[in-house]
Amino acid sequence: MTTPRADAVHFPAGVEPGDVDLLEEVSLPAAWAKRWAVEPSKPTLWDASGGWATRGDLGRRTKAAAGRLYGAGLRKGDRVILSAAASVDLVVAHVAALRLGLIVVPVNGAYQKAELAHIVSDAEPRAAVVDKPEWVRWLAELAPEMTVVSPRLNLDDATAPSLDQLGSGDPALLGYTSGTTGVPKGAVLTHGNLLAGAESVRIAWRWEPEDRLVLALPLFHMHGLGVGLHGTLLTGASAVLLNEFTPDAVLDAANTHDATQFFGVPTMYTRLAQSPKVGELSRLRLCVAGSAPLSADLHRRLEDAAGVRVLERYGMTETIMLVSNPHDAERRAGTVGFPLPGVELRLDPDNGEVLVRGPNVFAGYWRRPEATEEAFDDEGWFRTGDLGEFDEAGYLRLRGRAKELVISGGLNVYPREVEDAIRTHSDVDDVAITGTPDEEWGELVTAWVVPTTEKKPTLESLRSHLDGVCADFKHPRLLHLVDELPRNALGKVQKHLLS
Ligand code: MLC
Ligand code: AMP
Repeated sequence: MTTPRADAVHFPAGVEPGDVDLLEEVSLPAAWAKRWAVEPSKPTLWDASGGWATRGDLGRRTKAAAGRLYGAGLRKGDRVILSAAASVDLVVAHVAALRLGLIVVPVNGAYQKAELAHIVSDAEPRAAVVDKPEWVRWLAELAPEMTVVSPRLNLDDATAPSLDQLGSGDPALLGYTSGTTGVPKGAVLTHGNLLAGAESVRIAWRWEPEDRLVLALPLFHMHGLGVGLHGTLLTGASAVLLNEFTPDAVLDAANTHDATQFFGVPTMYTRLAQSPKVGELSRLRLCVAGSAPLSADLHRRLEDAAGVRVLERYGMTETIMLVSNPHDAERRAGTVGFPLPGVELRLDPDNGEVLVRGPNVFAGYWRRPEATEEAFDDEGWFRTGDLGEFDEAGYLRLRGRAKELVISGGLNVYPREVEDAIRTHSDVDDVAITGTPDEEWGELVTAWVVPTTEKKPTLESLRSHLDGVCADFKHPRLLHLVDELPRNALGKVQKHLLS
């Protein structure tokens, strides 16, 4: 007898995992174009400014938008930055870029000029779709030759000679992340990676064309983009786009639009649990949490208050979705579940680091062969930098990280970047950044500072020192002044001793 695959729990009864080819449709643009050719009047994406866009609208509008991008001189393999509030226009621009074979570079709109400058010099984008006036100014200074447009793509009309001609191995997206160490690097995700990433959760979460997602996550990270948006369009389902999160906005949208699903980071669930209307979550058939740990306590509180058993899953920019609690079996609080369809997972016997392989795993870091080589072992397993263990029923529990990372409200903060910026403050002699556990934010960015002998810095002065240098969410929320930082014999700060 052969051992069942670890991902078998995610397949519907009667489906043999070995018979499923996640890459059958080759690329997302090809699969989407097929969906849009049938039932063109089906409402697909809603936003506050334009109401519902149908499948037919998306087919037409993305074709026209791809033509405009082509007319502006953009060709297969060119990079295009996308950074704007969630809207149907932004989705049209994103899909058009993918249909044309451009490589989309999603960027967090909270980034400051220095953070954007790094991405511009590293990715060398030829165009940017942005909605913030200061970004238009910064980009003109950073790369005067770049085509910079709003999500409405105010360019001349033109026709692209061909669309959706992509192989699974063609690059589709550069997701900037610091990985386990160092400066932000672009994880190259191929069309096959994006397809496998969306197809695996479509199967596992029993996503159906009748489903309707309330999507209040930004479209510049994997959670909102690679899971929420791509999964909706691949399934032929629909989504309500909200460009900011409040419990009322989510619950009202669920009500008004008869939604069936909500995906969010734990901070969103903490705020929902505090809302007097939390019981209304029970109208949804599926609530998914991820991007940071969902506490077992919050999981239980949501069940008590709304009868909802939140389904927690685990993912990464480099791998899209990796592991998920099962849809049809127990969703176990405090665990992330089992490898998703197509994902192979094992733990490094030395330290318990989670190692993965699969069609969802990225092709490597953009123009950084050494970082790529370090990220994979000899047999092609990708080192996630997360530490895990299996419980007695085989559920994966994440018990920490081998990489230095603070996750605040589902957003990653790399201590090294903030430390380097704070070290240039005149009252700071030395600094270490850690995360302090917090019920609402998961972790609070915390600075441990050795002041200079002359003056002691305040939290406000550290934060204003970072203004314009790094995004607000990376600024410390707590400050501890200390006489020295605990260092080991090699001079490395022993962060576990800071608490
Ligand atoms: C906003 N602020 C944050 C913050 N978000 N500070 C720390 N951490 C954050 N995540 C700042 C604001 O700039 C503001 O600063 C202050 O906090 C108060 O803002 P708020 O109004 O309370 O916050 P809000 O706008 O409601 O944002 C909270 C949030 C948002 C949780 C809705 O952070 C969010 O959308 N998070 C989701 C991020 C995400 O998509 N992650 C997925 C990554 S993909 P000031 O100074 O003005 O007071 C990934 C892979 C995977 O990880 O597995 O999914
Ligand atoms: P990013 O690099 O932004 O894609 O963030 C990915 C990281 O988020 C992972 O490596 C994990 O450390 C963390 N993460 C994502 N989902 C979860 C989860 N459900 N529980 C704990 N950590 C998570």
